Amino acid sequence: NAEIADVLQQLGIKDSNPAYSTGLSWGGQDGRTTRSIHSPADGNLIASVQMATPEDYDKVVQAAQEAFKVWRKVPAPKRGEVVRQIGNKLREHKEALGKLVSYEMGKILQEGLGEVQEMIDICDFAVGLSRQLHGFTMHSERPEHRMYEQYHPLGVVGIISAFNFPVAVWSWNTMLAVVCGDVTIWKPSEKTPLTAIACQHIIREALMENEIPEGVFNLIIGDAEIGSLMSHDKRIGLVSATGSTRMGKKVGEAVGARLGKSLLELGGNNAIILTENADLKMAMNAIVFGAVGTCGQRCTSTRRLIIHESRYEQVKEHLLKIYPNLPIGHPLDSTTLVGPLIDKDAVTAFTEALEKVQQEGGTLLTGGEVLSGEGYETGTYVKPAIVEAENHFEMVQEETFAPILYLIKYSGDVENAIEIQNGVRQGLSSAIFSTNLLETETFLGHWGSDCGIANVNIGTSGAEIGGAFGGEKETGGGRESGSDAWKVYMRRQTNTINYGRELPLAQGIQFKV
Ligand code: UN1
Repeated sequence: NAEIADVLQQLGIKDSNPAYSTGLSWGGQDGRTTRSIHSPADGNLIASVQMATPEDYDKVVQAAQEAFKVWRKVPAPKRGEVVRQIGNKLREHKEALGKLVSYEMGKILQEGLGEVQEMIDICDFAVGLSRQLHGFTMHSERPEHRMYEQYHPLGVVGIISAFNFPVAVWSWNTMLAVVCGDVTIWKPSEKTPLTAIACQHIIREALMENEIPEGVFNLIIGDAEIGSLMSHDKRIGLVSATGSTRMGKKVGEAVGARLGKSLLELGGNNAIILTENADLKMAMNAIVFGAVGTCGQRCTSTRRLIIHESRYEQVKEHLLKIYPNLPIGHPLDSTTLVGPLIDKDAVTAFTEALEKVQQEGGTLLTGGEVLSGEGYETGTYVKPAIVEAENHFEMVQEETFAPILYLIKYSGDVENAIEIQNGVRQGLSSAIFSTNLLETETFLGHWGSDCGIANVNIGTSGAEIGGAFGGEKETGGGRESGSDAWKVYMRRQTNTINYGRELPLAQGIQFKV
């Protein structure tokens, strides 16, 4: 395919790509195992990558530590200037990188481009932030004393990212971390290493042009073993991990055992509540995009629809008209709305979840088939499913990373719907559709949604970068991206300064030698 060949050439992807990069140098050519990366869209081999060894990992950490010594001394706005240039390079490469995201991961082109746009936006955000890493000043209880706090760079930040947002989530972490004066080591998902390599090429240009020390932005291509080394490694001040709750628990435990810092952004089980007062026309688009967009593979995907009984049949009927006509196909085809799942394991998880939920008493209303025939030869294309279910079903309590939408009926007032919505282990994103202020404010009140994200009259997915992103309970509690999420990438210091000639002690203590 000439289009893809051109994209690969533009982004510097070769047939066989090295295992790691310490910013300027690439390494790991010989004797390593390789992994072939096939597109979930058409099964074609895109390229292969070398997998890093523990020795490679060690080299990368050492390069990062060396670079930190220099980088932390660069004034924050100068660090921001480098990020500004990276943002501009991403603008130049948006089309190519968006296409590669789409082809390697399987999300539709518009979403691939949207993901690169998130990267550009977080660069802009980080540039502004580089002049705003503010701490407070406080009044001292002692005369001629001053107190203030400041934020200092933390050190080496490890970033473990997932296949579903192969580049955006990394950029939220990295761009903030580097303006904060940290250096980063990125372990992308082993399912989507090529977009990571493409990003590293883009960054490398900016590093060379600015004579930035090698090792400020590092990349390591590896499997769970490398993730585990990172989690246990005392040299990594903060590990930011995005992925399943199962993975996050392992990372959190390992980092916790050494009293390191972790930022966890794990599974969601996101619901939209449709009350009696919902504007259905508006809601439909949000529901369908939330449930089938990215083929149900966003951590913010809509998994449960909690509908007031008075609107239930109407909503169901509406959805059953839309679902059979969803354009499912190659993600680079501009008419497609639903691309493939990432791989066959994901297809198995999808079909097994549907079987299990039916055994529990759920009713499959539409979809659930694995598509075959022309254009669907990979076996990774599925028909998004809708299932009538109850919230307590085991499968409804789980996050299945696939397009399954559970319809759940509620009666009475909005508090009943909120109770259902909160009645899961995860707490990432939530939404209500209602034009009634009493209902929407109840949803947002402190006895309302227990999620990190709570939206009114928009869906659960598609959060903007300006807000803090993350969730509660088994979602892990971390916050990334906008607002004051930057603080986790820095260490905080309280300073008290005596500018008098006496030494009064705090708390009124009298002590003289
Ligand atoms: C994710 O799925 O890990 O809010 C991130 C959204 C996107 C980010 C999702 N901006 O849907």
